[in-house]
Parts: sequence; C-alpha cells; structure tokens
Amino acid sequence: MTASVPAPRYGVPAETAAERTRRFADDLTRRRTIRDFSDRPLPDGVLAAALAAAASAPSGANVQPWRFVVVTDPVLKRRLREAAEAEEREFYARRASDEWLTALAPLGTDWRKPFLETAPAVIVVFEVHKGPASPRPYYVKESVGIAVGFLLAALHRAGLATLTHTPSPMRFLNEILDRPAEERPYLVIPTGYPAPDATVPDVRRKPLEEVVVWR
Ligand code: IYR
Repeated sequence: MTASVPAPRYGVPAETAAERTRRFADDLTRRRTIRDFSDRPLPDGVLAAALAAAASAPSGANVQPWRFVVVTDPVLKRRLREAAEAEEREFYARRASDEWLTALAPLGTDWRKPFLETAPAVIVVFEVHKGPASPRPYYVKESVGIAVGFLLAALHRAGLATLTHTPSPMRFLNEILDRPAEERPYLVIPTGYPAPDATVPDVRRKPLEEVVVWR
C-alpha cells in the first residue's frame, strides 16, 4: 500500500479565479506554431524547467510512459533533418492523398525541414511501451499527449517558439538517437526563437460556441 499525504491546496482566492484563468488563457491563445527558426541560443535553464513541467503530467497508473530526447548537437540535428526530409519527400510526392495535401495547403508546408537544423534544440518525444526494463503502461497516447501539452505551454511561457512536427514514418528516430525498440517516436518539437522574417498562416481557431457544449 502506498501511503497517502494531504492533497495540496492551491490557495487561489475564488474572487480572482476567473481573471487569473483569463490571463493564462490569453497568454496561451497567443501561441502560434512556428516553422522558421533563428539560431539564437536558448536562455540557460529553460529547457530543464519546461521538461520538469512535462514530466509532472498525470499518466495512466502513474507509469509516466514518456522519454524526452533533447538534441542540440549540430551533427545529430543534421542527421535528423536528412532522414526526415527523405521520408517527407516520399510523403509529399507519393504517400499523401490529394485530400491530405489539400488540407495542408493553407499551412504552406513541403518536404523541406530546415528547422531541424536551425532550431537550437529539437526535443524528440517517445512513448515508452513495455520492454525489459519498463512496466506495462496504460493510456500511453493520452498520457504522452498531456505531457506534451504541459511542455508546449511551459516553453511558450518562456517566450520560446515551438513546432509540433510529425515526420512520417518516424522509426528512423530510434536509430539516429540510439533508443530501444520499446520507445516509439511520438512527436518532434523544434524549439527556439522565430527567424526575424518568420510569418504564420492566417488561420484561426473555431469560436468557443462551436467546440463547447454546455448541458
Ligand atoms: N508530416 C508532414 C505533413 C504534415 C501533416 C500534418 I496533419 C500537418 O498538420 C503538417 C504537416 C510535414 O511535417 O510536413
């Protein structure tokens, strides 16, 4: 039996709760996915602090089925770029359906992935499945998704830009980063500052009324 300890109290006065949350939401709402990064270095300590937020996420049976590989070595970043671009060339030329390519058109993406080299850090997130040294995890996608949400929010809070990149397929990440087979690539997150001339597509989120149902 695991011992119990008192639940934490967060000490937010009820009168300020909505306003605090609006401020937090206003800040998060300003986050945009960035695809053009500068090589400006990251402030010391930011990655470790943001990863601590990610690693604090709730998970199925508290198994914490995630691994975050932080790539800053230029040689490794180049290898990631080369391997991702090889897969993405195939994706854009052959594997993607016309329907998929039409959906992507407003984003202006193509097979080129220079951000894997220019961003000062590339965080590669793996799901950890059962292996010789890992217990059986539960709700892996949900758990890792929540951890990544925490991570993106924390990096945004530090003023950093991120991209949630999903090369497909992405098993090449195991080989380049020397990770065991029970670790399955989940997401690649280039992290840094936007290039001075970076732009974002003028796409909007749906209005709340469309995505929230009150009963
Ligand atoms: N993996 C490709 C394609 C791509 C797919 C989706 I869904 C996106 O939202 C964006 C891109 C790429 O990275 O270009």
